[in-house]
Amino acid sequence: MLLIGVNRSPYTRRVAITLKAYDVPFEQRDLSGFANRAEVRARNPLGRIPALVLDDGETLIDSGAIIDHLDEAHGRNRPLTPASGTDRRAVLRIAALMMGACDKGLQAAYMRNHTPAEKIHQPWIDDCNAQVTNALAAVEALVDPARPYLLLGRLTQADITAFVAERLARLGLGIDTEAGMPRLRALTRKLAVEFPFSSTEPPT
Ligand SMILES: N[C@@H](CCC(=O)N[C@@H](CS)C(=O)NCC(=O)O)C(=O)O
Repeated sequence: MLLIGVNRSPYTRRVAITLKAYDVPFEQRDLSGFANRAEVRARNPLGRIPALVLDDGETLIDSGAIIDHLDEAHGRNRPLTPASGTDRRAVLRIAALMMGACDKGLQAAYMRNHTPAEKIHQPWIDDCNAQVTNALAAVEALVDPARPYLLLGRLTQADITAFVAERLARLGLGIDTEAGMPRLRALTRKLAVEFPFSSTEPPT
């Protein structure tokens, strides 16, 4: 199995963490959608990371679709996203908030990094960052410091997506999560030392 993408991408990291959590062996090619345009577009016509090349050559794209496959193939009776019911909806709600926060965070970053200086529209960046902050605050309200994980008393895709979104907000967007979301930050600090997270930390 070959994972295409760099782990500084929250979407790629989410897949890498999931593969490690399921103990699935894989190789990784550290390609970026911008620095390695041609190679990424050869794997995914949309030109985005991550892509996951399965052992039979089939290539999956989009972190949500990739994770759906990993849950089906490797989740057995305890998938990181529960198969049905209220538990599934609760995990998917947090995953949607956190992946949406990453989408908004990247929109702000793309405006800053891929737009001529005179065309940068700061109100748009501010609005994106406010949406990221609101989404993180909603998850902050769900963190119970007495529990090791967000939901179900075990690691789920809610924790994984909260981890990658909080990291993007703190390191990529300069949002002060220590001050603004201290319980969420404590959770991500604890997750960071668990193997699926520590073994996928990108170089700084
Ligand atoms: N919804 C997609 C988003 C993937 C995405 O936006 N990846 C970024 C890197 S963080 C990318 O490849 N951007 C390049 C581009 O959009 O051209 C997913 O969940 O995989």
